[in-house]
Amino acid sequence: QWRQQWISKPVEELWDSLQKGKSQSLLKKHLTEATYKKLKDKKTTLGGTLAQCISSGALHEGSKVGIYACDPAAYSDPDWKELFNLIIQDYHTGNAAGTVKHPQPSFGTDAEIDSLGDLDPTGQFVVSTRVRVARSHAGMPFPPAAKKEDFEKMEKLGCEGLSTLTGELAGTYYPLRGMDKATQNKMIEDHFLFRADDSVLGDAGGYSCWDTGRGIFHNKDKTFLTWLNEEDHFRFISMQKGGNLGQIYKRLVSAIKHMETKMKFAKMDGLGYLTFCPTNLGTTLRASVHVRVPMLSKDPKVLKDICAKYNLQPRGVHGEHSDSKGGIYDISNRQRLGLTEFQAVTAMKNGVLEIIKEEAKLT
Ligand code: ADP
Ligand code: CIR
Repeated sequence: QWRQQWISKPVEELWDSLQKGKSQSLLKKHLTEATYKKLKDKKTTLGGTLAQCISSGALHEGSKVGIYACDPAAYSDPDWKELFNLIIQDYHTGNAAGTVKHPQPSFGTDAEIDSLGDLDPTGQFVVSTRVRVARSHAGMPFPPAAKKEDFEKMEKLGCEGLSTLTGELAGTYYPLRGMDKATQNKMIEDHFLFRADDSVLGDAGGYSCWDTGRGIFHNKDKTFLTWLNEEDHFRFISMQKGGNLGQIYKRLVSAIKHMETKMKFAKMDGLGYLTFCPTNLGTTLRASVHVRVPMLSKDPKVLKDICAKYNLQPRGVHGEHSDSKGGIYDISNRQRLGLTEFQAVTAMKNGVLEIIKEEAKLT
């Protein structure tokens, strides 16, 4: 049934669940009855609905944010943006009345990018490094509001753009449909491919018409990859073994700059690049290492404290909501909005250098 277009539960039912449940999400906090009544029967200029935006948050009491944008217009249409802005400010600044404005994109000069260097030249701590950004097609709906034809159109546009990449970035597109399970599982195990088993994303309509338009593009060495129509229209990814952040980030920046000449991405003054989940707005950038810290991980509180101090987010080795294995953690920048791309990567670099220093002291 996943191949069908996803249809949310009726908005009244979702609203009732949200009221009756114990959710502590930003959605519950900011969706007042007045706003609910104003939006419940309206559509955005791209055709999205309130039910699509709140479905996941209403069905998952544990959601912290609880809202997804049905389409890019939800961030800009007059009646909708008020609700989204409260949640965006609250999430990104800790204050719903906050006024953080996202700067213009800035990836750093060539010299700055080179100066990022290698986080762990000895290779003792950093297993691998990955930097990703998300992009959305301007004017196209996000998964809950997209139709089969939209996914097909986005896949075609994406593949046309990706096929013009040259040199190290040149690669091949592999549609998910028709890819055998063993190949999929191997690519997931090796951290290259997305999985489709997140019920939070599923209940947001993220798997609508699955696996239409979904797939992965990658170069020969799998150091540059692009996910098509997973959570976002695009996830551009640069990754490799070891800690050479400068090289990895440089590769990603050249891919982004090339793709920007081929298509128009959804972007707004003050919010940066627009994404399905408001937590990714702004730079949309997550720079991470898989770092081996057996000593620090004996007392998870120490690691947690360093992460808090440097504004880093620890995840397990198989991504968000997975567990750490063998003392290896996924450590990344937490902040995506209100800073430049170069600042976001640098924040990860500084925090990870500190983690390595502390681990080395204990080793
Ligand atoms: P994102 O939000 O960046 O897409 P997820 O937490 O969903 O991240 O992880 C996606 C995949 O990327 C997972 O398989 C995860 O293990 C992998 N991954 C993340 N960071 C690294 C890294 N530094 N090295 C290798 N794989 C990584
Ligand atoms: C929540 O509200 O907690 C979930 N919808 C997830 C928020 C984090 N975003 C994400 O994984 N893309």
